[in-house]
Amino acid sequence: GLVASLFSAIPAFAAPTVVNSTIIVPKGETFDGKGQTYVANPSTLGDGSQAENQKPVFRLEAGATLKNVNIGSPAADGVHCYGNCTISNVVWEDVGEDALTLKSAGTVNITGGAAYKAYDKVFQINAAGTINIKNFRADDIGKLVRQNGGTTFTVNMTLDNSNISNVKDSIMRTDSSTSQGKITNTRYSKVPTLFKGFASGKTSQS
Ligand code: ADA
Ligand code: CA
Ligand code: CA
Ligand code: CA
Repeated sequence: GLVASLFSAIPAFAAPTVVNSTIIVPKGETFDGKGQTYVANPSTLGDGSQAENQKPVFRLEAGATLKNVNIGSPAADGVHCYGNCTISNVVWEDVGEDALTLKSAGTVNITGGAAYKAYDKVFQINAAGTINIKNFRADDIGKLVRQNGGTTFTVNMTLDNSNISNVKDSIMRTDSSTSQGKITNTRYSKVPTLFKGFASGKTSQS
């Protein structure tokens, strides 16, 4: 009838999925969220405040891929990568404590997607490796990439073809004299500093 045909003409609105315990993406596997929104249960994972030791919404084992996922609020401690991981079209609508952490050595490739409302850090790097970010949007953040404060391992950071706005601190920050940062083909608005803490000759921008 009329009502049924009106409803069928409107795309289905899926309510956010409340994640009560961390979703684990096993080694080498892909989790495709197909655009669904996931939020943390604040009493089991964390409320997305600046309190440390919140749990991630997603945990990616080495070689795992996360794609087409919206992470809503609260986002707790976002995504943890244990080794290489691929992040494709993942949107953090309101970053929690931080958006993604590299927990053990590896390469993180982030393509597409966005991160909004990060009080402090978006990408937190706690192990040696590489983070490549391309076709990304970030707005209203503290820092885009932060190597864990005081650490001296080497991190290679790249940012390409992205749009970054309303940054409080910097785009890339390290305390390691061997880490490198490279930014290409990226637009900025209200970004006070591109690079902080890098040794001379370790950054480039074009
Ligand atoms: C802070 C804290 C680190 C670590 C990090 C994170 O930088 O000092 O020990 O917890 O946050 O991974 O969120
Ligand atoms: Ca933190
Ligand atoms: Ca936030
Ligand atoms: Ca964190």
